[in-house]
Amino acid sequence: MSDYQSYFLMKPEEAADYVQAKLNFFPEGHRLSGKEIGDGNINYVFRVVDEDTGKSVIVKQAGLKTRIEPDLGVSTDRGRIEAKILKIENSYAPGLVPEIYLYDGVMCAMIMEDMIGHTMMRTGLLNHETYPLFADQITTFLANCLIRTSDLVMDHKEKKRLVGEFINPDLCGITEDLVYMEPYTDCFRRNHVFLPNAEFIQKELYEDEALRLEAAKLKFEFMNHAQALIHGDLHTGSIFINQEHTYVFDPEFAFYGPMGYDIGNLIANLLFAWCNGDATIEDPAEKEDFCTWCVDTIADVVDLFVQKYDAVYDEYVTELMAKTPGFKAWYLSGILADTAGAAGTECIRRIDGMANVKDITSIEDEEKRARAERIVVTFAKDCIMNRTDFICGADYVAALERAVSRQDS
Ligand code: SR1
Ligand code: MG
Repeated sequence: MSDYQSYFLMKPEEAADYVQAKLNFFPEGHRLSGKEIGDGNINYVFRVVDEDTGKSVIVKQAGLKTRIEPDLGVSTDRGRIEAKILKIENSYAPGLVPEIYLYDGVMCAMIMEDMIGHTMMRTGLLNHETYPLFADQITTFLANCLIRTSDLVMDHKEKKRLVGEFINPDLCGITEDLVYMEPYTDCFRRNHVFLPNAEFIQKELYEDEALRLEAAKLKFEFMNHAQALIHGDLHTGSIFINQEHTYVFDPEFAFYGPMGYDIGNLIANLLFAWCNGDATIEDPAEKEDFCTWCVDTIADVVDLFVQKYDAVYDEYVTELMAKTPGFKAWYLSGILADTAGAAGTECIRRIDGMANVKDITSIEDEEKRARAERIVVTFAKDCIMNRTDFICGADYVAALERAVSRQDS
């Protein structure tokens, strides 16, 4: 058995030995099994189960290369960032992130709580499950973790120290390329364009210079606005959920960036779920239920965030200048414009970029998939080009209605 003094990529059965060697969690002599359960683009995720008691933990290990694109090397330091932010988030939003039992910088692995009884949200949404408490729980997470790690609340020196601790150049570089550059330029020739929409993508994304200018502005906002400690990749594959509870995990893209990036990412990914339901559910009543839930949840995420922003601001903000009348509303308008911008850029990159989403790619009927993609891109452009007009949930609902009616006319 290894002494884990130098890095190697574990096999599932080795993950079980690793947990036994590193953590006092399972009794000595119990039969442990390990299984790879990850389906992400980057890391390896193993579930280790004690066959005698049924207890389990998760081991997440960083590979030296990403799984989606072996040419894309990324620093294994991302595990340190992830373990650290989960601890911080647990202090601001207790119970809404998994507990980290151990982080090992040599093996670039962490051992964490198994989110038993929860399903990856994208998988649940692909089965057209709905989650009545999600909007409330995720906005509690967002409002607390974002506002309370910003200069609005934190001691300014401590905040600057954290900015340094969370410098995350490789992972931010991935986002800068995959979200903010390639979808508009295909400069590295690694975009995935669905053939029936090739002309549409060429005209609407590659040749739209006004859009490209706004995307460029958003890219530099992402790179230079160290506003709050953000998750950095808050899509529905980064959430585990059930009818009662939500867990946010996988924050390896975390850094100090614009708050709206997290909120906008979530909105875009709820729209992908809507598209899947709209394109694939045959029963009209079932389709109506699921799609209405998706639209209502998009609207609720925005409106509940605004409500909780207000409450968290009033409770925690002590900075003298931030208490100047009018400042709270001005600051919020910046977050909301960034939110719309990020919803738009996430929508676009998941359609024509390298990392697509199953909600869209699993739509088998080619015409329906092409229509879904065009709805997403039309909605996205509206969000980006008119981002200062998106100030409440109803603005997103209206944008979706406009995008749908443009396809149907
Ligand atoms: C190379 S990584 C591709 C994408 O997967 C991650 O989850 C991020 O969203 C990233 O952009
Ligand atoms: Mg991830």
